[in-house]
Amino acid sequence: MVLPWFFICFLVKFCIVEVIPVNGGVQEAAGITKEDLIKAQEYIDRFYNAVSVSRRLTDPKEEKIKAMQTFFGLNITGKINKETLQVMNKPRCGVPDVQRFSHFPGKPKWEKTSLTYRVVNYTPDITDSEVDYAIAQALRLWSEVTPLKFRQIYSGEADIMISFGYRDHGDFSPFDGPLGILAHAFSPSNGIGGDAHFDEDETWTLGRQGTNIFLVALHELGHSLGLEHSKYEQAIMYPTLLDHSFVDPTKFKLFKDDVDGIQALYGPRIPNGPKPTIKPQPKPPKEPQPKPPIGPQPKPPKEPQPKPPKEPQPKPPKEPQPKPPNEPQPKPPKEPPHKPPKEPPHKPPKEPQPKPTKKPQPIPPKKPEPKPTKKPESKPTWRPETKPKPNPADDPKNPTVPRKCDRELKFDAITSMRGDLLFFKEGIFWRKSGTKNNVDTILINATWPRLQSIDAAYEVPQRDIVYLFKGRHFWITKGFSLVRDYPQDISQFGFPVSVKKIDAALFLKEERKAIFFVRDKYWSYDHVSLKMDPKSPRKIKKDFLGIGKRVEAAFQDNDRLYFSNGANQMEYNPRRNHVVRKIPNYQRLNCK
Ligand code: 0D3
Ligand code: ZN
Ligand code: CA
Ligand code: ZN
Repeated sequence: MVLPWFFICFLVKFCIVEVIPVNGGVQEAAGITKEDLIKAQEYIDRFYNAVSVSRRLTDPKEEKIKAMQTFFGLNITGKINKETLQVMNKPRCGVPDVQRFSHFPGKPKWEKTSLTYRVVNYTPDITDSEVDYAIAQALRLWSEVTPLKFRQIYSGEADIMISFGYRDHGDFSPFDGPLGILAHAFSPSNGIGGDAHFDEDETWTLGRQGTNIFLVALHELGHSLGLEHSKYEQAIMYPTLLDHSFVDPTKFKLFKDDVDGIQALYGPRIPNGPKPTIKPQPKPPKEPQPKPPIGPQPKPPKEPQPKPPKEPQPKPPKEPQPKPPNEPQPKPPKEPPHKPPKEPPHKPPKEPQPKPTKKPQPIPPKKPEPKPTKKPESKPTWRPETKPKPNPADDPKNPTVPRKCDRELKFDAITSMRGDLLFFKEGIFWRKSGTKNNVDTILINATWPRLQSIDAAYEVPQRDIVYLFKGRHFWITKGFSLVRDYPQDISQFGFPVSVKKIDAALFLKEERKAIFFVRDKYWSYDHVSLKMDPKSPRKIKKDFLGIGKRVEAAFQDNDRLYFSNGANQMEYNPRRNHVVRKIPNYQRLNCK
């Protein structure tokens, strides 16, 4: 299938006629560096030289810039501005070249042989280590025929930043949904140069089904190193992925044209020189859990990497389309499910004294990232200020009490309550104070005697109540006092009998909607109209981009949504519809 942007590239290419000397004259706007201008000049000269300009009337450069801006639908200023530069820095895409190997105009290449790369986020389709493995194998092939060495880093800016995203993912080259364009990459340069983006709408695999990540990585990393497309169908740099014969990286051999192309830039591997840094990897991850593919002097992640999640752990940044269900409802809050709970007698809670309303829980500090990011292992800098006070349930010898600092810690449910966060697991919950940052361990049935464990929970802060769900039942609690007349049946919300339990729930405070996660779907219940949204249920994967297919626990905190599945939770920006980062669950409980 030919895609819009494919088409644009073709047109741009079509405009090239000759290359004229680069020498000043590009019209600039504020905030643009000299370097930007030189690049822009090259771009205009390269692609817009053939634009027929009325040379005598106006500055020809300005007209060329205008032509370019018109073509890309930008503001037509005739000057180089940020927007224009961004388009000029678009990634390479499937332009069929009629040459053997080819390079980018100007033959950009890395001026050093030791390069770093970082996988900024991962796809939920395969495990993180499978992604790392495929990338490492692809780099190994390029490094075996050149003097190049690669080292994976896990934070900060790498020469080659690798990420998954879909549709609009922040570089003005939106992806196109399933199939079509599979990925793209920028030619060597600083900043976004060298970066490779993979379309999260593909189904990434290590095999022949779906889209093979290794083959695409090999191609994209060829772009990242300075290769353009080749005319040979056998070449990995051919514009289209045709051959899935060699999906096993250990059997893959680069075609001569690919080798010639890369060696024309970097030369061959120096005989008896250092071995490729990226060594042939152990094995595709499967049984042996492969560690990050690094060569000789790779430096491992700062601390022992908490094992990669077993289940596909989602994350990638996503895009603008199907929004989570929330039409802003400007109305005042109303009651929850049809039978409004009566106000409970304000009797003191059983044991933990709920505190008066607190201010919202601060979200853990985040390093500003220019791009969607998944931090594989970030330590919170938020630390308990005070020691959690001892609690009967804290007894580490009690095997029935889940261990809060278990690296594989999963939650059954999470909710806010009066400014604190409650993390439920089996028979207990941990209450993390929103003000003091300490964590108490509390038995569920000591607090709500009729409850042993719960599946899901959410708070309606406007009404100071929390809904608790177990199987098809739900309760309402005000502070730690259960409201009378509960449990009731979740058919109150409009769930059909086929729904046996709620996996997770959260409440969108602004929209006043409860979102229920049930298997791979979510349901949206409007607390204003007291109705289930007619579009419910919808696929989680479709609307909450990058959080994965299932959710085990979820909550809203400070305008961010958190989705826990397995040992991690995804911090999600609902306005931009993408995952911001991944947080190991145990870190939530102030465990180091
Ligand atoms: C792409 O998406 C290339 C990536 C690519 C090309 C060849 C080998 C691996 C990766 C963008 S730089 N090409 C599209 C493609 O192959 C046209 N789509 C799937 C298909 O048509 N078979
Ligand atoms: Zn390509
Ligand atoms: Ca695609
Ligand atoms: Zn991109």
